[in-house]
Amino acid sequence: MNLLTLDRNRISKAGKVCIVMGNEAADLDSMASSVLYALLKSRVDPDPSHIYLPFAPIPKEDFKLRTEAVYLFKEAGVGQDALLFAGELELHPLQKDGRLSLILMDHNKLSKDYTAYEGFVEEIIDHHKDEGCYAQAKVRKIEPVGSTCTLVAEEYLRLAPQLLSRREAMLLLGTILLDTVNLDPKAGRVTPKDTEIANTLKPKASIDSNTLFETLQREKFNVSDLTTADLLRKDYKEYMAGKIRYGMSTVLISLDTWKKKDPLLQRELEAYRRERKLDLLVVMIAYTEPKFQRELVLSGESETLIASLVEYLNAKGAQLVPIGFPGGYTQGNAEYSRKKLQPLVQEFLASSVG
Ligand SMILES: [Mn+2]
Repeated sequence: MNLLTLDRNRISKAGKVCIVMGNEAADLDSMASSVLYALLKSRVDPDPSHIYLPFAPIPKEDFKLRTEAVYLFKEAGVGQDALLFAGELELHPLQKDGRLSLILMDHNKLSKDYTAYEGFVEEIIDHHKDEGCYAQAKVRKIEPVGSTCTLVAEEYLRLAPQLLSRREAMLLLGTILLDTVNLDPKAGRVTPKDTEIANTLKPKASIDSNTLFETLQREKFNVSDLTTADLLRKDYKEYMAGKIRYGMSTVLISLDTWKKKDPLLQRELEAYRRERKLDLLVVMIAYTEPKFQRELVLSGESETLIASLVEYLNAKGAQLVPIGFPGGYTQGNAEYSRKKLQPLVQEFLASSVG
């Protein structure tokens, strides 16, 4: 797979530049479907002046946070430079000289940063609910299957089955397996089309599909290559309660493991909080070895605020017990996920502002 390296010279000479755009979440499905659909289109388009560029609308440094994508792309021989990231290519000049075309992958409505280009959407390949946008799009392949890669594979097998390499088949198959929880009907994600397409891909990928699924599942949670700041921003949201700005991160390794991995953890937490000008950073820790357990780390300027927040959460049944780390607690009530904890934190902070 070598067609897709970004060649600015080719872009400036191209008659039409088709941006094959994945969604804002830039998950594996979004990125893999963009890369492979761009590849397929570039192979079947009879006009050599048309170029197809897969695009992930996230900063390039965030790619490494999608550890399952990092793993599978590497296995498939797709370099990071096969994808364009946010800020790497200006769309406006292409629009101005009439050479821009957009293909939406794994979403069917442009995210707010790109709404200026809604008149240029020519194709949509997606598995989310159809929001009925862009009537001008010539291709609208929007079906409620488990993975956009199922739809891309279907097109690939229809238009150019002989061109689908082993590694490309593996990239499609791995993504479909991860999205459908290994085609397991009990998970409620798989459709007959996903199963049919995956079964066609299996011999072409020539890899044991159970092993591939298990490896991907493991790589998704393999954070060994990530720094503390990476771990914090991997699953991070910011909120306001009156004038109080706070952030919540979910991290999937135990505090104990994390401390060993980063001896400067406390300092790094503070640096992350200061950098984002947060009054409070709430880190929710969840891990399963040996059994499911939650921990909470609170980092903030005001110790009084933290102490009264802990008191408040305990009154609501969180069962927080201090552990040997500043602001660290075991959380006895494992049912308090971010979905449940965040509204309580919000309520407390909003009332404490007055
Ligand atoms: Mn998807």
